[in-house]
Amino acid sequence: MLELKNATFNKDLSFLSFDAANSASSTIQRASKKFSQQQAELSWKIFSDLDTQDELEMLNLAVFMKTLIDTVPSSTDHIVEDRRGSMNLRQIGFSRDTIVCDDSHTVECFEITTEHIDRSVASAMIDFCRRGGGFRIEQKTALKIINQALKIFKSQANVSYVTINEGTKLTVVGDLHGQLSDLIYILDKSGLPSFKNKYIFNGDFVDRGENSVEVVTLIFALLVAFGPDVIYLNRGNHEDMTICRVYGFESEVIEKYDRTMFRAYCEAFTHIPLASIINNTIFVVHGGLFHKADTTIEDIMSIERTDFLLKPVIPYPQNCADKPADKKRIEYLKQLQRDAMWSDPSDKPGATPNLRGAGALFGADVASTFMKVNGFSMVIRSHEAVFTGFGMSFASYAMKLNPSLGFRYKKDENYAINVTDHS
Ligand SMILES: [Mn+2]
Repeated sequence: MLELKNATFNKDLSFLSFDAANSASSTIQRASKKFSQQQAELSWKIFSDLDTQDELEMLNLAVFMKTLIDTVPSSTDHIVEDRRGSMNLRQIGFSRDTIVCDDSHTVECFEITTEHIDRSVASAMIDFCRRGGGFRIEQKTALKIINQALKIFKSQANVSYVTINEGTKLTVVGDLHGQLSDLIYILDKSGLPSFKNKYIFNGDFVDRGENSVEVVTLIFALLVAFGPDVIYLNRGNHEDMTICRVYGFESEVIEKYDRTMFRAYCEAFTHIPLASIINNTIFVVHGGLFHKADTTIEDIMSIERTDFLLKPVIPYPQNCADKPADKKRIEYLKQLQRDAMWSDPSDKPGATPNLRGAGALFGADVASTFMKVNGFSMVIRSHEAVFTGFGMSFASYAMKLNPSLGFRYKKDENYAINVTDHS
């Protein structure tokens, strides 16, 4: 406005008016853009807050349903996981068959007919999944992939050590939540996995989206095909039977396969590792850090991760004030796992109750202590949608601890951060 006013007093009106108007127009555009950006960020914050509230309500519902199911066993609860993955698999190679499913719709299915799942099978599976809707991974194939992935998970520690050397790329992928097209996009963009092109899938593969079955089965297949030194998985809070029951994965699996398959996926989920450490420098976890700021990697390593409980009636340490030391230790370790899968960062210092109903809200001081105690310079976590794809919390603390990180981080759409060693 000021520039327009000045322009009217100038002799060369036409020229300056143009400039002034142009400048004013730019100012208005900039202001408008800034306003739109602020509006978008505000809308995003409202969305995130609603999402947190939704998670709390869903968590309470999930805990209620779990209590109900535990108290009143259903006729299907005696079914133990079906190990049909090792049954008669015909032919050699992989094939695409057209089958008629129960609902009488013709659906093209992807089938693996060899016992060994290698990179050519994984590539064919990626190509098959690229087509979008109207397809299915054949049930026996999915079960075979689950069983082979489960075998790998059972051999893994709670925390995986990832090494990247010069020329190695590592892509950290956040919550996919059943969005198959995003997974395909990331694989296309970052390239087929290899020892020079590693991936960490940082939890929340399932729920919300329509293709949770395909997303999680493809990620499991990548792990089997390329191995646990190339593909790393960390467990998210949605890789849990109780949560999957209320957020959609259970109904998707039952619609596409059956209840036994749901149990097979959930059994595999309970064995997924909890965190990764890149070059002894960067800690990667789905949720975040811990009620106890000076938690050590040794503590995380000693969690019995398959004993995970969604939510204690009263959080540790109040729930075991008068219990013997070994019981206190068990409760403490269970809380560590809940924190790893559920926590969020906060502007408030210290560790406070999380509005989601599980995990902690941890402040910059907690992050600083944790990194100092364990010798890390950064923590990468997922679990929250970030407006700009990825965000830096408490960045100054990370930089203070190690001003020359030796790594570069590149934004790549909404889900992935590429980490490349430039040291
Ligand atoms: Mn999550």
